Amino acid sequence: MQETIFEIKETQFEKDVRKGLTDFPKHLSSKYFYDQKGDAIFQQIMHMPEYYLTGCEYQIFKEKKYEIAQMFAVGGQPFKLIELGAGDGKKTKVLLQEFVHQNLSFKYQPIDISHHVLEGLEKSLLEEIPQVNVVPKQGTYFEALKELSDENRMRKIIMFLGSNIGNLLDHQAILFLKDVQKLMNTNDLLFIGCDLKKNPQTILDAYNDASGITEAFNKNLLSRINTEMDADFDLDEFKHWEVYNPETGTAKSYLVSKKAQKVRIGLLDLTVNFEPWETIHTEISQKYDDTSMKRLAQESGLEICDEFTDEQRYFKNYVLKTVR
Ligand code: AVI
Repeated sequence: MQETIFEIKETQFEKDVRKGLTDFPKHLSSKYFYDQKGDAIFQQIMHMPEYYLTGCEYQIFKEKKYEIAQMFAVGGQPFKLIELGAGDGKKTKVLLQEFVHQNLSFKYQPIDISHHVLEGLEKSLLEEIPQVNVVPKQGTYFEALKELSDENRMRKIIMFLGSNIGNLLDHQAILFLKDVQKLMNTNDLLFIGCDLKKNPQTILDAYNDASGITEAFNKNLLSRINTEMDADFDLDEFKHWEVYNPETGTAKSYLVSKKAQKVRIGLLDLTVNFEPWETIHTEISQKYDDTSMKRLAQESGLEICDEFTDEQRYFKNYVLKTVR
């Protein structure tokens, strides 16, 4: 009699957890921070006094909205504003309001992995700026970008805000920018928000707040594994630890095991051993300067054609076009 073997397919999250916790040194990807609870904690982070990034980019939009709008609609051309990872759209609404005020012809296409986020954004736009033609698209950046390649008719402005690019490793950032570049025509623009190198203490404080919100954000990854993979991480036995290297501009988050411990992950049939003070690397938040940004652009077939910064010069929105 032939035996039937049922192969149980692991999700990408499960595969990544298995790989990350059996590698040395251990690591987990920050892309898994963002379940419903993670989204809510990130909202809190954006309101923390130490987390200056959101406020700085908001200030840039408030102060430079006229110039930004003129640049997007150069010569009064219609354009499509595509926002990757739109979130609650609070900053973008400042620009949308200005486009309406200047009577520009545009469509707004927010792209986000979460249906929930897109629905909320569409609803709030209908209430606050009903004149905006919103065409939301649900999916990962890469899925959505692939689909966008068919739509080459209207001038595209692709927006990637909040220094989200900084959560990618250098080679991933280049791959991502290359993918975007392939979709860009000569007149299209990429508008990208980047956190800049600054006093290392300011950066460290932004990821190491006294109220413990960032710690909860980091540990949410372990609580997700507990809930979704039947695991028994004791969150109190891990410490949130942040380092910032001013030479490379890289901020890194870790979870550090306070003692020797074993964690059982039922769904993966896996027991993970931790030595005392062993680390799990969870996030990178890269900080840039003009030289590092120029290099990233060059390596991806792009060039910087304009930039906007805030009063303190903490944050920059770079405008890139394709080199052809
Ligand atoms: C979403 N991303 C740009 C944030 C950052 O600054 O790296 C995520 C974050 N992690 C801790 N605090 C905020």
